[in-house]
Formats: sequence, structure tokens, C-alpha cells
Amino acid sequence: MKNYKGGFIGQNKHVAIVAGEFNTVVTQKLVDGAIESLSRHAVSDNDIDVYWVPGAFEIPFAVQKLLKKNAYDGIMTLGAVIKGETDHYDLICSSVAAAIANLNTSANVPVTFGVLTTHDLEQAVQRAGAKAGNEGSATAKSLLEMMSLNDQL
Ligand code: INI
Repeated sequence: MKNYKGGFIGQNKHVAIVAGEFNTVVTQKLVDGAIESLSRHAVSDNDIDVYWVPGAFEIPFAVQKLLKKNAYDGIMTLGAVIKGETDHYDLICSSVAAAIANLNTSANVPVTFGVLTTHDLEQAVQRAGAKAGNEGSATAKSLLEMMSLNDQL
């Protein structure tokens, strides 16, 4: 029997971050956490490109364009959809999650999901590094692991 599992060393990996500007007080923290985590795992600053889109709804569009470039070993998506602020919360959450999942399975490189969906701003802030860890950092670690596993698949 053989086990295959990705590691967390990001040397020579080229990564794109696609982030929504909506609720930027939260998403900037997610981006900061992601970059910090990538740097800690040997991804060079020169190998990280951050693409900002207006809101979570626009994330899949940018991801599919970037995938066509074949320039990245992995792509991370970061956003914050907050229920208190929109009537179309459920629509945005489910369409964005489904679109990113589709891109992930149709692409040759991993796409990880770091779009927070919370009931209120407070909860989002907690998950962007205040108390409940930083989801950007966690999403970066998942991407590192998947990029490494992808080299073995
Ligand atoms: N986009 C978000 O990323 N988070 C939100 O909470 C949000 N709210 O509340 O509406 C939001 N809306 C904008 C949406 O993502 C698109 O940018 C917009 O509909 C234009 O296509």
C-alpha cells in the first residue's frame, strides 16, 4: 500500500489570489493572512499575484480567465459574503461556491475556497484573524498541500 499526501513547501510555486473588495475590512485581512502563510512556507513574494474583483460574485470570472493562462500552480479565492447586508446572500453564496467548485474540478491546478459566508460582520472579523484564526491563512495552507499533492497525481 502507498499513501499520497501533499506537503507544505511552496518553493517555486506560482500562486494567484483572487479576492473580493466587498467588505474589504475583512477581505484585506484574509489576503494579508494568506500572503503571510505562503511566505512562511517558502513561496517567494515575486511568485504571488493578487487580483482584486468588486465582490464575491465576480471571483469565478477572474479565476476562469487565470486558469486559461496556465501561469499558476494554484489559485486561491478569498471573499466575505455577509448575510446582514444583502437579500441575495443565499443566491450569491450558492452560485459562487458552485462556480468555484466547478472550476476546481475542471482545472489542471487546484483552486481553493476561502469565501467567508457569515451572519454578521462581527463573525466575519473573527474568522479573518481576530479570534477564530485567519481563513485566508487556512486557505493558503490547503492550497500548498493541494499543489504538492497535484505533483504526485
Ligand atoms: N459581495 C460580497 O463579496 N459580499 C457581500 O456581502 C455582498 N453583498 O452583501 O451584497 C456582495 N455583493 C456584491 C456582489 O458580489 C457583486 O459584486 C455585485 O452583485 C455585482 O455583480
